[in-house]
Amino acid sequence: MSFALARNSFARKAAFSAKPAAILARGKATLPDLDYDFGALEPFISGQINEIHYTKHHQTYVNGFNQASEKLAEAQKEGNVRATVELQSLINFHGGGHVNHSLFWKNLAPPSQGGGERLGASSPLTKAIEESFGSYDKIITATNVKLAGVQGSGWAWIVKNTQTNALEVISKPNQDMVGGNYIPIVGIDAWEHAYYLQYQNVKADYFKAIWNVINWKEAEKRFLA
Ligand code: MN3
Repeated sequence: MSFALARNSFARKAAFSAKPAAILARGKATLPDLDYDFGALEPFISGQINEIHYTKHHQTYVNGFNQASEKLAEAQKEGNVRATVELQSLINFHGGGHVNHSLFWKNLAPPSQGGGERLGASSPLTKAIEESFGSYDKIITATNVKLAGVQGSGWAWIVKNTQTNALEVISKPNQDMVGGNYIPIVGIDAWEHAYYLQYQNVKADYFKAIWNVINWKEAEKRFLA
């Protein structure tokens, strides 16, 4: 009896501590390289917004994730369940912010590098958009409706439903990541920091403008992956 209990608690402890080791083994999160200059998305997104968004906001998610990951490893070593649970939500927030923004930068391109350029009729993504929504204009409108409906901070996403292979448009609060049966195809940041310096309270203009710099080729890579 006591042997079974001891073995059981050992097994639990081993499973519990395996997680932070895996996180640390992957090393620290870092900001991804950008494929364009901060000012290259003008006039649709100002260089000032991109610079602050990347060097301040995204950097904060990276730092927050790394710090919380280190603390989590300590808390689990100490067997501190309360600290572990609290740190997990910090990791979800900052880690989600890092993942979402890394996708967001890839998702954008200056018009000179294909930004805003819709793919041809034979492209698999174009076909999926037409099957699921009818046209590019309609999926853009549907996404803008979702963006307008984000209360507080969050994102709207064009996603692929892996059960049906159809495209859908969803929104997620805060920095929650797309998951489950959904693969993110295009993500649009609806946090105020993504537009306020340029668009102030008229966020609908930001939602319209950003499609001029959406990288549909990159979106198609994710759709086919
Ligand atoms: Mn953001």
